[in-house]
Amino acid sequence: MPPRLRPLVFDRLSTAESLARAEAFAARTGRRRTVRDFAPDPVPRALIEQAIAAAGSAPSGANQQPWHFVAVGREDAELRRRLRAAAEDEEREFYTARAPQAWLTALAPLGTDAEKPFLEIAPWLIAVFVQPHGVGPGGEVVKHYYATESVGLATGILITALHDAGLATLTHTPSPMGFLTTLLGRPAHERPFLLLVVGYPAPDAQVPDITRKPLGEIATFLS
Ligand code: IYR
Repeated sequence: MPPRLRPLVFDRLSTAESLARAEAFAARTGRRRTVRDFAPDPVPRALIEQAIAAAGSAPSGANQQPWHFVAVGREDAELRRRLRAAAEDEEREFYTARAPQAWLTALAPLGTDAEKPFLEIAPWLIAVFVQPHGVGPGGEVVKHYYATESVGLATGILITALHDAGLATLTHTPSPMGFLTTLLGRPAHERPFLLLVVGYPAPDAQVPDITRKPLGEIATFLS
């Protein structure tokens, strides 16, 4: 089948404006911190919807958009309690038995542990699912290309969009996280990818005193 094409809509900026925007964007995104102490303050659903819509604009392998986002508010307190209990069960196992010492040593500067109260406190959780394959009209398996990479890209946009909207996030990876499939009722062809905790930081929130690698260390320019 020949591709169906249409004219590109593209706003070409002046170099000066591009630079100003690039600088402002780097400064604003650079202020993002992973937060672990959340306030119970509510966040309107519309903010979450817009951020997920932005995430859904990510590039994906063969434009297969192999993602699904489950936004969990706080109305169903029992669901939140179960999600927390399941995550903490896995995490206790991780911190006390499963994690190799080297992993625990790498995590030590972050001060994380198996207690995950934010899973009940934060106004929203967004469970991100990856679809390694889709299901065709006749129930057949349709392979998705670069599914994990694509969902990683979408998640990056999601986090950036939420930060840009003035919200704090935590990329939480309870491991293993199969409980998300069951508790959130997702189909068997989807795999949990990440649990994003979203809200406002608690007034007394603290973050690890860590630094980011400088540009010269993360980039090489060959000219
Ligand atoms: N999943 C655990 C452990 C953990 C792992 C990494 I890699 C982190 O950057 C942070 C935590 C937890 O959520 O505590």
